[in-house]
Amino acid sequence: MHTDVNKLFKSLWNDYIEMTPSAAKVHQLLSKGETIINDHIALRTFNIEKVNLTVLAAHFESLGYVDSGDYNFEAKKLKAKHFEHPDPTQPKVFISELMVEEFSPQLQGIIKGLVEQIDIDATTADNFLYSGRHWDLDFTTYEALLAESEYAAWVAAFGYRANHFTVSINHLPGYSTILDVNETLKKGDFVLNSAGGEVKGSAEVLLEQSSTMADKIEVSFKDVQKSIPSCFYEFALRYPKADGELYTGFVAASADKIFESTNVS
Ligand code: OOG
Ligand code: NI
Repeated sequence: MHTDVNKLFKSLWNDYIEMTPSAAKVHQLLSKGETIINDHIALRTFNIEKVNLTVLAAHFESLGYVDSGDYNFEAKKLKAKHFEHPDPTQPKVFISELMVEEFSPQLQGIIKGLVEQIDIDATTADNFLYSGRHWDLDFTTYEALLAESEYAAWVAAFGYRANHFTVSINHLPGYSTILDVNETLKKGDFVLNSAGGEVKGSAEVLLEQSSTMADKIEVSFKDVQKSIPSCFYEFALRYPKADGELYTGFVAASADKIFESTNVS
């Protein structure tokens, strides 16, 4: 486990921009050289004990992160939690897990076979959260997973790493609305996720979010190389609660659509 939260996020970021070539460009376009504050990052896993949400969360809890909210995505068969650090300038962390037992025996068998290949010690190692795939995977198996769960296929192909980083629009110089951010992105030829509309959420639910569609990168499968959706970039604007403090939670109806940023478009 890491002992330094900044080092952990630096390592997660370095891996993320390798998976997401557009992210460095988006970062450059929006920041104009200024520092960008991340609202949150997100990680994905399977609910199998060896690698479940709790195992990933332990890496953040050892750095002072606290369990701060539960979410359920019935149709996608996912559960999630978010974690906050006592220092509010540190990114929040959104971790989801796939309810593997709710899928077909075939999918369950494939996922168990992948997880069995992980060395148990790797799951507590410093680098686990940016260690990628720990198993062999052929393209037909990827496609079989994709037919049942886009999420299962994504985790199988990419393993353990940040699925996305999220720019905090509240801390972004020169922008006061999410529409301005979206306009800048579209003018820069970045493709936004339009599932449920380009802006997810509203001032009423205290959170507005948008995201790019995931980049496509070449992934080496056991048998072939294929170009498939990797990771995306998200943008979040938070509104104050009645007590004047910014809302720090997530909105399940919006998150449900953000997950679709890794769909094949
Ligand atoms: C997480 C989707 C949810 C948010 O900000 O609501 C999310 C994922 O795609 O893994 O990140
Ligand atoms: Ni997110």
